[in-house]
Amino acid sequence: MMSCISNTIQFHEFLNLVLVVPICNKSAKVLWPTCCHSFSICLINKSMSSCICLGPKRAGKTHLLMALQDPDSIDSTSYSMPTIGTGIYRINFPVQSPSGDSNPNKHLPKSIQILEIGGSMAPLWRQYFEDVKKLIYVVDTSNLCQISAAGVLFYSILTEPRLQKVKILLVLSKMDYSYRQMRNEALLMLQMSKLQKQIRQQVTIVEASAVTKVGLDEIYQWLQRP
Ligand SMILES: Nc1nc2c(ncn2[C@@H]2O[C@H](COP(=O)(O)OP(=O)(O)O)[C@@H](O)[C@H]2O)c(=O)[nH]1
Ligand SMILES: [Mg+2]
Repeated sequence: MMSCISNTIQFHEFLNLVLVVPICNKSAKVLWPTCCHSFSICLINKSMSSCICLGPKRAGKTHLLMALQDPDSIDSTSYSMPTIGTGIYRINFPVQSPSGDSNPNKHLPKSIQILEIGGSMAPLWRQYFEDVKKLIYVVDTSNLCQISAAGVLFYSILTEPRLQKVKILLVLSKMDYSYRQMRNEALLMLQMSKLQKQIRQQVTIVEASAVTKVGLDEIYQWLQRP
């Protein structure tokens, strides 16, 4: 029975037939998945987003993207179903206060589309690496047991030839749930200080929480930058 279930999941993941777009039921604060059984939509997604969001299962990707979309949609009672397949999010940047003609932000984009690729799709992530300009990698800082696995996946991204010029944002998520020491431990376990001297990509590190909204402004700024 178990092998039958796991075969079924792998079959769906492999074919990528299910597109799950989490939507927020505000009253219950549960992010319900809606399934679109369209293979063509998945193909459109692949070509439409130059920014992708990756990370292990339950790292906090969906919560973070929902919070960037609408900060009020997430609070400490929010719960999301695992993303099976991909989810696409259009994020509108907060409007800056107008400051006349010399406003340096006036030529910056007003919104961005981000494609979340579920952690269970890790073996298939590379299918989505074409034409990627920016990559958000989310690591759950409150779960140090997951860090080694997160590190292995992160290294596979850093060594991918098609991602050598990509700008990377490493998000240390769930900071409301973590101690300061855990953030340091996470960076140590990922060997970030050593890595940053060896890799070609520009990696920006942000501490964030979808619940307290810490770090969201920094993420907006990073996303808006060319
Ligand atoms: N305390 C806290 N919990 C979070 C935060 N973000 C996500 N979570 C929890 O982690 C679970 C998994 O998050 P989700 O965004 O679905 O992870 P994903 O699989 O990477 O998309 C959620 O159901 C929340 O309970 C956060 O910023 N703070
Ligand atoms: Mg998700």
